[in-house]
Formats: sequence, C-alpha cells, structure tokens
Amino acid sequence: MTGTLRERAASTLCRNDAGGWTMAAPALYPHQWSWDSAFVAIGWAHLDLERALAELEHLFAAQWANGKLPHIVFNPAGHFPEAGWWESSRSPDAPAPPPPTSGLCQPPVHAIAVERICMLAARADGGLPDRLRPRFAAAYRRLLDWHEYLARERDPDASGLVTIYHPWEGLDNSPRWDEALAVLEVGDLPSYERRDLQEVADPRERPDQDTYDRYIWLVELLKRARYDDAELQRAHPFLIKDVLFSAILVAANQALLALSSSVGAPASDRLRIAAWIERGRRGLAGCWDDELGLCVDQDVRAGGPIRLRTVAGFAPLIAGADDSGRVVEQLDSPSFCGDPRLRWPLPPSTSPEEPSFDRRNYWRGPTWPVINWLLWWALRRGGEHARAADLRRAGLEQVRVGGFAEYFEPFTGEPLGADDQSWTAAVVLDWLDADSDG
Ligand code: 2M8
Repeated sequence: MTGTLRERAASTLCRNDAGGWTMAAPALYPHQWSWDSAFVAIGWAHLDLERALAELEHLFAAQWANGKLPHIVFNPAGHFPEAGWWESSRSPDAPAPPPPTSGLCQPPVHAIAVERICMLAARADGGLPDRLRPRFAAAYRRLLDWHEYLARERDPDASGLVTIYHPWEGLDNSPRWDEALAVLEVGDLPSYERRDLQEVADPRERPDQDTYDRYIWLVELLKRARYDDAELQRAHPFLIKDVLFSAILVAANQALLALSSSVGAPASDRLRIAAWIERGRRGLAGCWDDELGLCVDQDVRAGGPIRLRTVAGFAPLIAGADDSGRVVEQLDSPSFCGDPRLRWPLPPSTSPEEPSFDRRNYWRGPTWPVINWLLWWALRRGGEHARAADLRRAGLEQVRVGGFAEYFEPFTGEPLGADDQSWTAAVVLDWLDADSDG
C-alpha cells in the first residue's frame, strides 16, 4: 500500500466500512465488535465526525434492555460462533430481532470514545456544534444505561470490580484465565467448525483446540442460564473480577462525568457516576500485589488472586489512581518495556518472564497497538507527557514498519493475526493528530 501513514490508515478504515459500521477485520472478524468499534470511532473522528458517531449509534441500537452492550453485532454471514449460535433471545433482556448479537460484553471504552469525539468536534467548531448536541445527549443516555448495567449486574456486591463470565469478555486467551479454564468440567459439546484458523497464516497464533472447546462450553452454559446475570453470579463456573475491565470502567466513568456536563445532565447523574468512580478505585486498590508491583485479577470461584505479570496489571494507571507511579516503574522494568530483546520498547501482553509467555500467540505475549494506545492515553492524562510521547513514537514506528496488524511479535516486530485490523488503523489516526502530544 502506498501513501503516507495517515492515508494508509484512513483507507484501511474506509475499506473495512460496512456502511455505517466497521468490520473489526474483514476476513477474520467481519462483524462489529464492541470495544473495537469504540477505538474505531476515535479513528473515524479524525476523518468524519458524523461517521464516528454513527459507528457507536449502530452498536447502541443493539443494546440489550438491561443496558448491556453486546460484544458482537453480527453481519449476516461470517464469524463463528455466528448469531444463531448465541440464542440471545433466551434472555428476556435481549432486543427483539434484528439486530442479532452475541450474549457477552467487552471492556467499556465507549464513553472514552464519545468524550474524545466531543472534544474533537468542539475543537473543530470552536465549541460543540448545535447540530451534534442531540446525538451526544442520546449517546450519553445509552452510556449511562451501559455503565449502570455493569455496576448493578456485574458487580452485585459493590466491590468496585467487574465480573466477567468468559475469556472473550477480557483479553481472550491471556494466561490469566488458564487455571480457571483448566478446572472447568466440559460437558457434551455441540459439533462446531472453527473459522478463525482458516484466516491466519499460522494456527499457533490462535487459541489451541482444548481452550476453544472450553470457550464453546462456557457459551453453552450462558445460554442455559438464559444470560440471567443473577443466575450466572450464583452458579456460573467461570467468574473473574477483571482488573483491566474494571480500570477501563473507572476511566470511562470519568469520561461520562465530563460528558454529563457537556449535555447538561442532572446533578443526580453526576453523583451516581462519581460514586462509581470512587468504588472502582477502591476495588482496584484492594487488588494491588506488592511483590509483582501490579494489580491482579480475582478468581471468584477459586477464591484468590491470579498472580501473573500481564498488561492488565497496569490497571491503576488506566484508572488514574494517585499512586500509578509504581505501575509506570513496572512498565519500564525488564519485565516489560525494559526487556533488551524487544524490537521496540512496547509492553508485551504477557511479560516474557512468565512461563506462560508465548511470543507469537495472540494475548499470550505479542504487543497490541490498542493496549499501547490506552497506556499512552492514560500517561498523558496523568501529565506524564514525555513517557507518553515515547510510547506513541514506538507505537507509530511499529505500525509504519509492520502495517495495520492485529498484534506484533515483540522481539522481531513481525506483524501477526489479521493484517487489516480496524482498531490498529484507528489508534494510528489518533496518534497522528497534530495535538496528540500536547
Ligand atoms: C478477538 O476476539 C474474538 C472473539 O470475540 C476472537 O478471538 O475470535 C479479541 O482480540 C477481542 O478482544 C477483539 O475485540 C476481537 C475483534 O478484534 O478479536
């Protein structure tokens, strides 16, 4: 592909545009994924503000009655497990068909995206343009319902931590889930055919078959529970309080608080959102592991912490905790960006010091541009401009050399997974914005 990096990123989004929403990656992920579309909307905002809002509005149109934003809104054909597999209509909370969705959810980057679009819109017009106000107000109400769902159903004991029901709600095949998956008793599985393996150059870049069976078994259990959160909290065998998801929710609530002022929401909303932020920060503080210098997830079923060094451990930085300096030290340590073998000083998804580290496999070692973007964004927000600029420079260099890959081999920089991943193109567009370092 020729042209400047910006032109190439823009044409990747345009090629992946399915008409008002964007395929996460045309061959491997030909549907709308929830958190992908939040990053993608940030990318679109640098090309076309209205298109950026439309991206999220397409997702919001598939919001469940209980406030959940589904992890996938399906294109009529493509990915496995496809729409019918999920049987989301088993839950009374699912919307009347269409749109067909999965029954899971993903980290709530959406409010961060809407706030960023709002900021870019105000910058372009010297204030929020009147024509967009009603759309921001509508987005705000959707987001409030979404966050309310997460607080009410995914954190019923008000721990400040979000509980996930499936690895697909977190960082997929991260080793964080290995032990919880290993003790699952897998029952009779329906026969199924994986499509993901046909779309990558090397199957070792994807989850192995035993892991995939466990993913599909968990979907069976979710269907049997009719996606009923109270029932799942009571009996589902995979229940993990995910610190990365929880930290993104804290950051998203901060963004929602800012948006509440822009759209003139009532003071009672602001009090509620502020209480969620406080609760989230407290929950994350309780997951701090002093020895690892990172935050760690809690396995509800096993009743203990998941002590692993992965990028999820940087949760306090993303949540804007006061003491996130300790996390930045860890980010720069030989366990992550300070490893001399790295092609670029970007954090591997799992520390190379972990026995489960795998440099080619998905979330088990490769570096991910969207995670680099989140850390960059959090560092900037915390006033760490020089450190943020270094991360951005390395992140851009990685993509300039390797293209808009889904993830990268950390030691060689080889692009892996999908080669036209929308969210990679989107974060590049944001990084290339003239004010990005300001
Ligand atoms: C990956 O997840 C899908 C399932 O949802 C898969 O592996 O088939 C993950 O990286 C996920 O975080 C991402 O949202 C999705 C689409 O890019 O792909």
